[in-house]
Amino acid sequence: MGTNATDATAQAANAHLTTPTRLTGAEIVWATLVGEGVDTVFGYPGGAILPVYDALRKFPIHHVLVRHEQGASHMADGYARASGKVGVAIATSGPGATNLVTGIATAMLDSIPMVCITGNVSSKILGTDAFQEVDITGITLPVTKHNFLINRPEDIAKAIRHAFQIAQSGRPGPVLVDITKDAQQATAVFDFAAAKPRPYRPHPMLTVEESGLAQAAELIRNAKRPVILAGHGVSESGAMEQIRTLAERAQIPVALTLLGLGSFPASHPLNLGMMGMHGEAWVNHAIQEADLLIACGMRFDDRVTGSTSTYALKAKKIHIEVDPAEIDKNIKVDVALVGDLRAVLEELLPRIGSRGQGGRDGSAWLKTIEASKGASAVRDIKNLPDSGHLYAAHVIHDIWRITGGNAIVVTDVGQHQMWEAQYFHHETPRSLITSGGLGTMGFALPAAIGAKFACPEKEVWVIAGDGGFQMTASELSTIVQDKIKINIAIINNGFLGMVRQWQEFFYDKNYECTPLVSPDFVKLADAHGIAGRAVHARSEVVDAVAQARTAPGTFLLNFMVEKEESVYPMIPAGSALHEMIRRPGKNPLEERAEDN
Ligand SMILES: Cc1cc2nc3c(=O)[nH]c(=O)nc-3n(C[C@H](O)[C@H](O)[C@H](O)COP(=O)(O)OP(=O)(O)OC[C@H]3O[C@@H](n4cnc5c(N)ncnc54)[C@H](O)[C@@H]3O)c2cc1C
Ligand SMILES: Cc1ncc(C[n+]2csc(CCOP(=O)(O)OP(=O)(O)O)c2C)c(N)n1
Ligand SMILES: [Mg+2]
Repeated sequence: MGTNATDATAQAANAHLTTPTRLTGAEIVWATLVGEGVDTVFGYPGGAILPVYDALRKFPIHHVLVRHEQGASHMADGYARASGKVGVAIATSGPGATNLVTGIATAMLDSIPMVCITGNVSSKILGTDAFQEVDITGITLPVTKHNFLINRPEDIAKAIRHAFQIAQSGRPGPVLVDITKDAQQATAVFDFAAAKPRPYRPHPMLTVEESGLAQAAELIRNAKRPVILAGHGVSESGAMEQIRTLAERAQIPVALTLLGLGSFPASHPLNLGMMGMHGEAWVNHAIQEADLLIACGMRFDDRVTGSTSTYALKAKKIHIEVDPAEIDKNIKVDVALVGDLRAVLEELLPRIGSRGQGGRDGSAWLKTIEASKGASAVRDIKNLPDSGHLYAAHVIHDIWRITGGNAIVVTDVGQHQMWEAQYFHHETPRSLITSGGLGTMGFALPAAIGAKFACPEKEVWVIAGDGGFQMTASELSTIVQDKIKINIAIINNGFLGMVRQWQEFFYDKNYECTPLVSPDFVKLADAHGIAGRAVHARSEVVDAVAQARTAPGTFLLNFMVEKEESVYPMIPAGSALHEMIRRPGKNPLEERAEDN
């Protein structure tokens, strides 16, 4: 919080919103954020943003002091993913601003609404290679939805309000507002209402034509082997109910992307599971055999399609998508319905009858898929005998069972991320927070801090690898300073595991630069004032997870798992979706982390 903020300052800040007042540019920054409903920001001060920090005490906003600006952008991102609101990160010029970039790119690739505010040198010396001057609008141009360079106090409120609108509308994304130091120091009349941007005008292509809806309904009615591909756009548009209605009414199974997990309940009988590179074998086979794919808020990422020249060749394709640029980008489709997913589905659903009312009978196709799953489909591994080995899959599955699935899980990037996707069954949207598109190691710990600020009442778990955790472990201090409670599970395999797996499969087991020395993570936590415990055996997992959950503060568990375990199935990059590498020596349909 503006540490000295009181009720009186909150009242004063609110008064600014209704009565135009002369303020400094720095005050306008905070006043506008208050007006946009912001109560928490993540940042790190420095010379070029110091006027803004100086003014913070007058505003009812909680500022979380991070340990590295990358942490600020991941926290803002985690906050946005958990809450659906815009996350805000703040940094100074030069290195402060460049440190934000990885987090901005992470948000860009996954369409996350975020506003970053940076200070820059005074406008008179812009372009002179002044101390800590970088062209951050130039640097972030390709990884922001939009950015602004502001050098007059009277433009600040407009730019920030516009940034919020851009970040949230259409396809969400990050926006950066760079403000020169002299603009922060000078004054202008702050008129919040007058700074309101023109109403958002959707792209002209965002009109769903009657003919497209009729064509889509016709394809759905006549399909024998349809599959819904549900992506991140489902939760971004809040279309969970509509997807469920479509699936149930037309008896169509639902496959999910990594970022779609949770937007259709894992326990629903029509839920097939995750598609793609590490998706379930039966899901990928169903997609390859399908005669109709209904892609809903997903962008046919290469991790999802494998080789595009062999992707779902037997299927007609319907693509419902808010961004016209995604249509026919990776996969050519037969019907494109460009618009907000929920709105489009609401128009489409009345045209889809249920079985017996002109609708389709999906039972034969569902039976075929069910048969292809085999007995191992459930990935319920709790009854497998304990061989003395500790597998990541067991750890993650136990965290799922013990939390009843009612936690927000924030993963890092690597093998543990894929095991989480396979063994933690997500029932609700926004319960899995993970970097999909950029695949940013170091994401989990800061993003989890952001998620906890967004949902303080929720249980939050970090699941991170020993490699990625070390990239942003300095944020342990942020946890302590802000007194928050999360649970941290490090899946410690002594390797940059996902890269080791690629070396095992494709580089003759040449484990070049992937064995990894780590600190004693429990001691590291202790040095920060955080309790922890190392776990070596499967028999300890349940007790350790319970201990972490009931501990009053943040608790770190260091799970010493099998070192050379691999994620199966796996589609080698560029191969066809059905050309999966399967767990060796086992029934090809058994994808369990079975003890040896
Ligand atoms: C190590 C690793 C392995 C991976 N393996 C897999 C894997 O096996 N399987 C897998 O699925 N992924 C995998 N991924 C993730 C993958 O790289 C992509 O991030 C993911 O597939 C993208 O999912 P998406 O298309 O649903 O989401 P996004 O990339 O976020 O795309 C969402 C789409 O929805 C649209 N949209 C947004 N809002 C709306 C709205 N309101 N209405 C309509 N449309 C909207 C957007 O414009 C966008 O096109 C992996 C990632 C890593 C790091
Ligand atoms: C910032 C960054 N650098 C490099 C990579 C490439 N990469 C992907 S997974 C991975 C290994 C991750 O190791 P670890 O964090 O221990 O997780 P594990 O795979 O062992 O579960 C690497 C290096 C990346 N995704 N992000
Ligand atoms: Mg590792």
